[in-house]
Amino acid sequence: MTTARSPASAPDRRIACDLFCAVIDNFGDIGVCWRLARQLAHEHGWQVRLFVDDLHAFQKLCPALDTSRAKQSVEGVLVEHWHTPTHAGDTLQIADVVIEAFACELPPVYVAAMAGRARKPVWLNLEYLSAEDWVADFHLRPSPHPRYALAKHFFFPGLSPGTGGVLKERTLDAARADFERSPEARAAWWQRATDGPPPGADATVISLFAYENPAVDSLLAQWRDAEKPVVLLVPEGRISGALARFFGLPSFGADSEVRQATRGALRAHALAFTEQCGYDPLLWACDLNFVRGEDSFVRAQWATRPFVWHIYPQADAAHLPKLDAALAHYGRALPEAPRAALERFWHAWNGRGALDWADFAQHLPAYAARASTWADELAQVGDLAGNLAEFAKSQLK
Ligand code: TRH
Repeated sequence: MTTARSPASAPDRRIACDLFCAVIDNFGDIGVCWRLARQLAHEHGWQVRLFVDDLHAFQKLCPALDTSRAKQSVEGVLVEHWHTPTHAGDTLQIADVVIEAFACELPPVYVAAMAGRARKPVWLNLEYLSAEDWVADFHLRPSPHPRYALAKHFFFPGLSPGTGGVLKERTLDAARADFERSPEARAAWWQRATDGPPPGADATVISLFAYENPAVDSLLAQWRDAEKPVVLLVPEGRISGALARFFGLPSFGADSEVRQATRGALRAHALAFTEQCGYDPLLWACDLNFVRGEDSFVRAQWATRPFVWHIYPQADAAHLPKLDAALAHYGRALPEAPRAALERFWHAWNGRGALDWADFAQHLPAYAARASTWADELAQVGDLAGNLAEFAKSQLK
């Protein structure tokens, strides 16, 4: 018997791709690039070379990476330390597809070599995700180079048709379904993460991944005084100090002496920051996820659970229209009362208004139902890596 493979899933073996990533801060830049690089290599059969300027940030997501090596192969991706802005690889080889992530500047010598290549590469600038309406108008627009006969296309991730969509691995839904239907997998996850069994069904289980946030003290106090037990899972990071203060501890991280603390109805666990593929099961283990930035925001949507977004703050509050644009998409199918409560809560978590947990929590069943329909809607936009590969191939013809 032969196995038929549809053209859509046939790997494009000969496509070489260089992906350049400058880490601005935190983990989102490399988080998105690492996920995209693996998907292009594993799902599309591309030969991917990933240039990254900060191997230490990368290693947090990928512990197999050796930060002392200039060049190494990890999970089928060739990783090069982009050690100076002018560094353009051990050998100057121009790929078929060149992706500069988040407007990082390509080495000038590399751009000159792109222009000199007989067959011009497909040059893409992968932008940050925004749910705003204008994104669809700008997605895939070309921008001619001022000096060379080269055009760069802007590739815009987004949440609506006509945009580049967001990253989603082909195996993701099946992995989540396996986790959800296996009590053993769930129990093993809780044992590894918290040294204990899963909590009872009466508890609301919440993950908390966020930037420093003045609203967190009030939220912790409301969880402490809540009617139902709250079990909080906190990956070590920028919010951990607030937890330590709340519980009167010197620290609240994976290596702290105390990794579990209780006050009133609230029980919190300090978790280690896991490698990137370990983050999804944390989302699946929870009833509600607090996420931030870009990549965790996307993963929360594929987890099909209610979530609260701490958007990456920008100067002049430029992030607030982006927050509202995401709310408009996600909230549009909700009845008015839960929709308004969602907006109030997301706004308050992002510095506008006072947080009211009870007001939000009463609608959790409505948000859980919406989370599933929203994931279906989002899937219609198509996976970003697939959309990108399709566009690149159309240009390479
Ligand atoms: O870390 P972030 O805040 O990243 C960014 C950057 O700040 C970037 O400059 C900014 O422009 C962008 O946000 C919008 O949040 P994000 O995007 O969610 O990235 C976090 C990554 O960390 C994501 O890939 C998931 C991963 N992660 C783990 O691998 N293990 C963990 O334990 C946790 C909690 C997260």
